[in-house]
Amino acid sequence: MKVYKFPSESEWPSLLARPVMDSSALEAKVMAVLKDVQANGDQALRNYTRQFDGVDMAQFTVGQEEITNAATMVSSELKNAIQQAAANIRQFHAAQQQVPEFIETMPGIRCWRKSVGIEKVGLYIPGGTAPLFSTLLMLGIPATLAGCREIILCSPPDKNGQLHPAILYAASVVGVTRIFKLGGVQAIGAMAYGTETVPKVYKIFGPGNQYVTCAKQLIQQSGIAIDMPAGPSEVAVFADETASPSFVAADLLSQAEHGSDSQVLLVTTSESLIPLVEQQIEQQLESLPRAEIARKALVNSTMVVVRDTQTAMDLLNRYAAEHLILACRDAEGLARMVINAGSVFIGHFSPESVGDYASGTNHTLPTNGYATAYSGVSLDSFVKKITFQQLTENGLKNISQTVIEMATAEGLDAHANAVRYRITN
Ligand code: HSO
Ligand code: ZN
Repeated sequence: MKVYKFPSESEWPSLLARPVMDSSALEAKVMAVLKDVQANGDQALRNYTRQFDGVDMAQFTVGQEEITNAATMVSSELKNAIQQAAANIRQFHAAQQQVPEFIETMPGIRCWRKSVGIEKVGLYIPGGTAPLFSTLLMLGIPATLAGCREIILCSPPDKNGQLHPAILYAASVVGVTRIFKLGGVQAIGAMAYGTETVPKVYKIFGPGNQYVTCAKQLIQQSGIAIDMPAGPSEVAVFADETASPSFVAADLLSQAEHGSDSQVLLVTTSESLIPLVEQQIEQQLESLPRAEIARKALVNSTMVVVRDTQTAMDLLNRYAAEHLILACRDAEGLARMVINAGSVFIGHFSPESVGDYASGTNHTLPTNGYATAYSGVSLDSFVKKITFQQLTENGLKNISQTVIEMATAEGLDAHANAVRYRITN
């Protein structure tokens, strides 16, 4: 990790800069796959699955028998853990449900707003080195709570044409309606345009590699919504002299092991903590199966020593981390100073991995500095909010002059007439 000591504010932008991902080179390739899926449906899906996943799929749909079988392959310990996590995630997200509030803005004028689940949503769960069934809980649970009628899951098959049993088990726990063994750009295309077997959805959620991310950005241009712009996962830790070097190192490594492009940032007011954390990182890396990935991520990562807590918080608000861990004295007080972050972990006993799996909060969060303006996935991500209004005859009379005056001033007489005709007859 690179170490910066007491950098001046003018150096912040360069030391906080994320690697720039230029997807323009991918765009033409990804677009070609999307167009092919749109034009040729299932046949294109079969071709790309053979080409990219190395497996011939006669059938993409996962049947009930496969789901039941998968459940027998998951240990009861893991099942219990998934159930516990699901219960917490459900409880946290259920509290986000809103009952419509009826507001009488003037006598006889009633307005309200109702959340309605997006009818059809698509969840994408990548395959690859780690089967992220936890992400399925994070997306599927709010989708069912929101009342989405059709919840499609796409995840790439392995070389034997199978999905990881824990993914299938998690899908049955959350209540996904249909599952397809389909990955990559072709899966995003299938959900965006619909094919003979895969239904078209209105919004697509979930992480993926740079091809999948690029595909999500492209299908947005044809009117399909996506959860949020995605970049590599990241964590920032603020630690003072009360922090434990082993806890801090473990937190940094837990994010670094996600991918070689992961970003970790340590900001500290304690210069002497740096060598201790470095030593802990080395020690812990020795026993990590994904050490190689983590090491690569650490090469692009940064440690910064600052003069005081205020400077640390200014720097961290500028960075706008996906995850922010406050491992310091008065962590609660500092949490109140956070303006930009996806999710905040307060105090020495709140590691990010608890939020990643099981405390109840959502782990699909804004990366790449998007936390300055975006929120993580929540129940809101799965609903539209429709406004309603109902006026009585008297209500219309009460507001008529206001509307007529404004419409006339805008030169829109037909607008004024829609009120006039009703109150004069
Ligand atoms: N830290 C990831 C989520 C995750 N961690 C899934 C473990 N599994 C999101 O940034
Ligand atoms: Zn994680």
